[in-house]
Amino acid sequence: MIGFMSDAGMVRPYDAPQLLFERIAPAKVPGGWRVVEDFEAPKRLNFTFEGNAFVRRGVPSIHGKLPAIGPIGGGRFLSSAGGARGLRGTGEATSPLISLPAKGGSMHLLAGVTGKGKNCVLAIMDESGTRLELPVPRLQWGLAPVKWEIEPTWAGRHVYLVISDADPEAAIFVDEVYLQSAD
Ligand SMILES: [Ca+2]
Repeated sequence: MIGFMSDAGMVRPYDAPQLLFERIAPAKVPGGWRVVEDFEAPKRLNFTFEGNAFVRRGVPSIHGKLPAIGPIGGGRFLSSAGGARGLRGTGEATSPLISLPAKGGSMHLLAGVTGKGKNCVLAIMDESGTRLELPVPRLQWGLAPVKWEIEPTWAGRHVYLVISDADPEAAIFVDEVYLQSAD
């Protein structure tokens, strides 16, 4: 089971978070979509890491002394508050090269930024270092779907997904990175 916060109140207005529980189940991947990374494997991720924000593997919804984070897909996700420093940690996680569909399509993922700072960034980066920043929902300890329509200039290219936290008062979360081909 995992838990995440709800503002629900029953008998009287409730001003503290309550826990909702859901059974952990594998995320449902739509037919024809390719899973790039779901962060479920308990072993070290095949990412490049810098700094102290990320532990080297996916973390569960409840970790450290932080509030429960969710909803996520399955039981683990990538958190820049996953290290011992929590929100104060900073660093960067870079995926292995990802082959984008030759005919275009879209990338789907769950992402969220929590906290006061503005220096948490999710970006696509090509092999020459050119970055395209993706908008990330600002949610308190939450994630929401993000969709990137792959423009023709990016179709068929090899790119990195870069998850960057340069902010000691914020954190970025990512999970369930999928690719949908246009063909
Ligand atoms: Ca996951």
